[in-house]
Amino acid sequence: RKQRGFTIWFTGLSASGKSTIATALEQHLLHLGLAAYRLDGDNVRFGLNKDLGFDEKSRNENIRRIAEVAKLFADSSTIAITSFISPYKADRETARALHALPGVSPEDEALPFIEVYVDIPIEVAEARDPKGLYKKAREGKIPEFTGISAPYEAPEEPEILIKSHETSVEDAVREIVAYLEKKGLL
Ligand code: GGZ
Repeated sequence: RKQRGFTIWFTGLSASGKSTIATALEQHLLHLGLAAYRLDGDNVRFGLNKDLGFDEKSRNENIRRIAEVAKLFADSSTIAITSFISPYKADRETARALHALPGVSPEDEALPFIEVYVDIPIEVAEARDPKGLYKKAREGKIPEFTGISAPYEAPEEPEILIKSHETSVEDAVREIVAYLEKKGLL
């Protein structure tokens, strides 16, 4: 049977571990012989979205474009994995709604959209601070830093909730894979 495309949408604070889990998930899927592609800051914010910053409007546009690109990957039967803070609930809902829209031909189906909330207490993320960004944000050197001086609107009903300070990367991947199997997506 041909692989079905869908989008796995990670959301969470900076240093929550979402990119680590997304990368491990991508590796797992690739080892299964599936086509998976990860979109993250490194390959999107320095290219397609290099004109965008971190004010609210820029983040709205960042997420809008990423959602459109993820949908294209999913439409091509690839598993799109996105790893962005995506702090605004409305933006994530727009991304989801986009996947639910029928395509151009009548037989087009909605593309599954799986929201994965990588939840971590802000104190833990701030203590980790792998890039020193929280420290800079506290010092006022980075304006509008998520969790410090800009909002993070936590998902209320994500398909998958991972408390990353209590879960190993391997267990997080297992949990996501089990969900996908249960839904008949793998
Ligand atoms: C939040 C920022 C900011 C501000 C730079 N706020 O830990 P990182 O470094 O690697 O991940 C963060 C990344 C966030 O980019 P996203 O595209 O995921 O954000 S959003 O979905 O909100 O558009 C962080 C770095 O960029 N960074 N300035 N002010 N994170």
